[in-house]
Amino acid sequence: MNENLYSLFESRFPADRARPLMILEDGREISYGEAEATCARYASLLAGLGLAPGDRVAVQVEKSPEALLLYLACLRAGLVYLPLNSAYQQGEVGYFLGNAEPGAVVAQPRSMPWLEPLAAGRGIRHVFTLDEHGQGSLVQAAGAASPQFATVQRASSDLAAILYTSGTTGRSKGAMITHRNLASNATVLHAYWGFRPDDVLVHMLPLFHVHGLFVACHCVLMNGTAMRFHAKFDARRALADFARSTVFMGVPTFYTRLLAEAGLTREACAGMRLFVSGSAPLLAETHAQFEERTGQRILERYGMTETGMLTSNPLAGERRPGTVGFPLPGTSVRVVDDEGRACAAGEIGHIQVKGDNVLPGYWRLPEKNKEEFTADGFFRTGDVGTFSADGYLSIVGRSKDLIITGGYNVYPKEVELAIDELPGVAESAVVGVPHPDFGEAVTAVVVARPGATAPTESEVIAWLKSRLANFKVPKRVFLVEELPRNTMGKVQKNVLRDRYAGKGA
Ligand code: MCA
Ligand code: AMP
Repeated sequence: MNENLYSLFESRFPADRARPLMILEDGREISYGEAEATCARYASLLAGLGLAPGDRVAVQVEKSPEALLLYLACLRAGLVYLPLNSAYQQGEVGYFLGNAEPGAVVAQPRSMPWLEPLAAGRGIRHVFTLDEHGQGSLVQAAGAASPQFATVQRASSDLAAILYTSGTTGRSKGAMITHRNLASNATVLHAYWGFRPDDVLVHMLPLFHVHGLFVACHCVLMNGTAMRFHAKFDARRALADFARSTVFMGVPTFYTRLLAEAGLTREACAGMRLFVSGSAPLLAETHAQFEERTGQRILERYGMTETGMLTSNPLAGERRPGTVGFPLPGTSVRVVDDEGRACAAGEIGHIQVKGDNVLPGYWRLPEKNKEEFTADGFFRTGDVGTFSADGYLSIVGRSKDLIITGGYNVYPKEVELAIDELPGVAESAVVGVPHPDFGEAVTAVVVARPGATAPTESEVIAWLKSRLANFKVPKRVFLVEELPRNTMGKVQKNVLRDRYAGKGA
């Protein structure tokens, strides 16, 4: 049996391949048959370049139907898909290419002036373009390639993707995701959320992270049905689509933006059967307001890049606001104290997880793997939580120094290191403070070097915009004489979070 994830999807495709997989904003439809043929062309092209199973393909493109088909093509050809946020800047991409050593790169035409020399310097021979309209040298070259491709044989332990996640040290690590990880999670979610033959999903998430690529697209592919496919989130377009769809998935910012629309009513959502939220905490207040306006109870679930989805509120049964529900079938979730002893219900501890959905380890980081897994094989999530007596998990904090802004993760260390390189800066601290739109806002506190001219807020922001993805750039920068420290000399970030609460926007 071929354990290639693509084969699992293929087994779920509708018998009538003329049925749509993607319905685009302009009404154009891409059928399952068309998707199969185009993805076969991409796979033929990549394999024809001499890329062998296990080779990495780095992809930094804007969202387009072709980007999804390229992902499927990589699976099909046994290549390891390496998606990169389109907001990443040259320095960030340079690190990923150096670390992952891909055999090919597909990127936005606007990146070529720096990407081509970067790729050449790293010995990457194949560079293609793909723009937000689905045009570029990739599509041109694939036009001449075969629309037939025999899906490459893969074992379930073979890698399907590498997703980079930043780390508390400021250094990114590549999470290795196998065909088994993805297949198990896709199978479980499709069943747990009760997908039906008439489901139509509204897709507005980016395609370079787990939520949009794996959770949303995999559910659709497992269901063999259609998604209304949008370039990005837009509250009004979402509302228009709810009238002709059944399922929506989003980060909490999507829901707060929807609540700001007068058109969000019970009638507008009457045909919808499921609203899913994840990637960041959904305020109980947002949950309540959404129910009041629409009659729909948002289903909150919890996951990580490294683990896929871990817990979910139930489809039938109580969806409890402020909780992330129960461990998904096949996933073990435990809460332990600092010594690794199981916590009783109601006690707060570290969340650790195990299951077919959990990554085998980080790319070329054997020491990290030892740190991140317990002796009995549980992965340390870095999240802190508690189980209720009736089994609902609540996430109450994080032991990792992490900010989640609009569903994107920002590790303060990475931003601090970039600020500290700025002339005139002695040191800095970056914290997340509550933000009405993004949940948390990246906020920087900067101390100038004695005798040096301190950079202004706008200088710090301009400096960071030139080197980091835009969502990592602080919304506000405060210049101070010194940082608060405890008796051990450690910066007291909780003091900063309190001091700047309400000043993050
Ligand atoms: C954009 N901006 C942001 C963010 N996005 N700032 C902070 N946080 C953000 N998330 C800034 C830009 O830098 C820009 O600032 C300004 O907002 C406008 O940019 P634009 O691109 O127009 O913003 P937008 O289209 O309104 O995007 C906001 C968004 C988007 C729709 C919330 O960020 C988004 O789609 N987020 C979803 C993220 C996601 O998919 N996460 C899942 C990760 P300036 O003008 O100053 O440059 S997977 C995961 O976490 C796990 C596995 C899980 O459980 O799902
Ligand atoms: P990422 O590394 O981007 O995959 O982000 C994973 C992290 O997002 C988790 O470790 C949690 O801290 C957070 N997260 C995901 N879903 C939720 C949720 N429903 N509630 C709270 N935090 C969440």
